[in-house]
Amino acid sequence: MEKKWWHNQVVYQIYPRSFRDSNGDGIGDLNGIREKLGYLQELGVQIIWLCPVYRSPNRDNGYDISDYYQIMEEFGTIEDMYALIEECKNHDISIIMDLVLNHSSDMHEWFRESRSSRENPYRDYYIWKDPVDGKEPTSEEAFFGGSVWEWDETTQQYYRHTFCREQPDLNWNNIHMRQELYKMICFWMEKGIQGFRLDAIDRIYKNESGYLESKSDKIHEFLKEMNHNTFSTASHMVTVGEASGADTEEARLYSAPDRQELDMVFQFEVMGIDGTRTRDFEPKGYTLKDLKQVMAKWQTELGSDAWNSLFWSNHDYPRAVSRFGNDAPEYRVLSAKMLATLLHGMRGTPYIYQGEEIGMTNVRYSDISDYRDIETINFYKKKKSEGWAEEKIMEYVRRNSRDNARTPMQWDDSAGAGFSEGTPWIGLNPNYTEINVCQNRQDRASVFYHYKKLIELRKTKDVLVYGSFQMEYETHSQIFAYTRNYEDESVLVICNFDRTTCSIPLNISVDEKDILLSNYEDLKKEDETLCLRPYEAVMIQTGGKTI
Ligand code: ISL
Ligand code: CA
Repeated sequence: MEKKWWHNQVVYQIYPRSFRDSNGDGIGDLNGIREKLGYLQELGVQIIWLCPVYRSPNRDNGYDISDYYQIMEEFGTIEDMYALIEECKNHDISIIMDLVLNHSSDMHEWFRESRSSRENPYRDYYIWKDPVDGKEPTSEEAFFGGSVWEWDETTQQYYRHTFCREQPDLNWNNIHMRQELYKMICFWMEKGIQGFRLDAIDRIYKNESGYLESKSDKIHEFLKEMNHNTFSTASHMVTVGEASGADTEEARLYSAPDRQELDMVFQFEVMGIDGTRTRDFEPKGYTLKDLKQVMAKWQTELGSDAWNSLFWSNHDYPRAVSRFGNDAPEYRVLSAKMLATLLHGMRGTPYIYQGEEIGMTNVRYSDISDYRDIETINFYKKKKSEGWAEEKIMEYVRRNSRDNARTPMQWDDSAGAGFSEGTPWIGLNPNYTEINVCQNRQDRASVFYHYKKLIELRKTKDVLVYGSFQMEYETHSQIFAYTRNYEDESVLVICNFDRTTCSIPLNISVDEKDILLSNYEDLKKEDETLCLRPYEAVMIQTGGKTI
């Protein structure tokens, strides 16, 4: 396969609101990000993805854009953005911006025009429908609760919003609207942006009846058109589309290079495995075997021409170590490193969500008023009205809330965790006094140094980037292991997903120097048995020998 500049790199995802506040107003900002580029460079990061920084009334923390050409006032000015782009170049860091193209804010000029009258030239930039049998045109439910249709008194029609009512859906069937978006993408490319993450891209197409079709050929047609008018006009671009429900075949359609649509997609098969944030936040039981099966499928079925994105979390999901590892004090560091090893050893581009590299955990706020996320608050209100007990609702909220990932980045143990000199917009996780960047940097055995090593390894070992993938101990219920093979190199990754010790047969001799990385100081091996301690993870170079 043709090698691409981003194949052996990681992407570090920044949630600007919670990364670093440079002026003490409690809200992270662009100058705050600029201050921390040295930190990211030390970690080995060469690509950052910024969650939306555009002008926005913030109903959904920037995913409701009122002006695509301006910066959110709380984050800074357009000059601050240019300064960030410049400074990133000095640190050898490329910027990926978030593109929210399914909807705009209801405060966007296009929507204000659109809703003013049926004859307005912008009317068709959004999706307006007459009632059907006196009711909403379709019965779909919006992601953040309620119907996707909102009645507009002035013009006596419904408009569609897949997310909250302040996020009206753009009408992709309108060529002028699409051209406006392409123009805006080119504007940012000219400013020096090297890639985009396309928000909810599998939601952009709505059919004649206003119904969302997330598996339509139309989406691919639009993406080809977009690519042709934007990304392909420059050589150094990288794109990733969020297509949460995509299966391996669809992911290939989005990301196979010859199709000229996108470079990779985010699919959410692992994200939904335990029921998190699925309907009514109802938990779903799963076993390690289920997880293994899903992850192995994506490793092998995507085919050799398409490329995976690898992630354990993002700004929409709880913290990885609390969810897939174990955040109890004795296991937190071990399991955070174990999860990182498993993911970064796989084929694809790993994404690190801010704070993951220091082992940040979920938060347990005591009261609903501590939460900021619109989805969480709407869920709470809904369950209250259905008569659920307070404690039960809060238990669901704590497990599912997107705010778990949105607590401020923990830089040090000072009063504002080094995030802000003022009052943070959302409460700090009280564990910042123990879990923070400063502490991680002082400890050679920290989660931070483990990530740094993993990032380095992917840059030096082609086998980790281009090697084939082969499951090992496939039916084992607590071990997740695989081999990567490339030319005459092989790497074996073995992870114990449990807090109990377990032994497995390993009939190759392993020397100290074959161990590329481990979260224990030594390897516990007797004859042909490898003993894996709680959450042990080891990456071994086996030089072509099979186990
Ligand atoms: O919600 C989902 C599954 O639980 C996805 O299918 C959904 O498409 C995805 O979460 C969309 O998320 C993105 O767009 C939202 C925004 O609130 C999120 O933060 C963003 O990641 C609306 O713009
Ligand atoms: Ca600020």
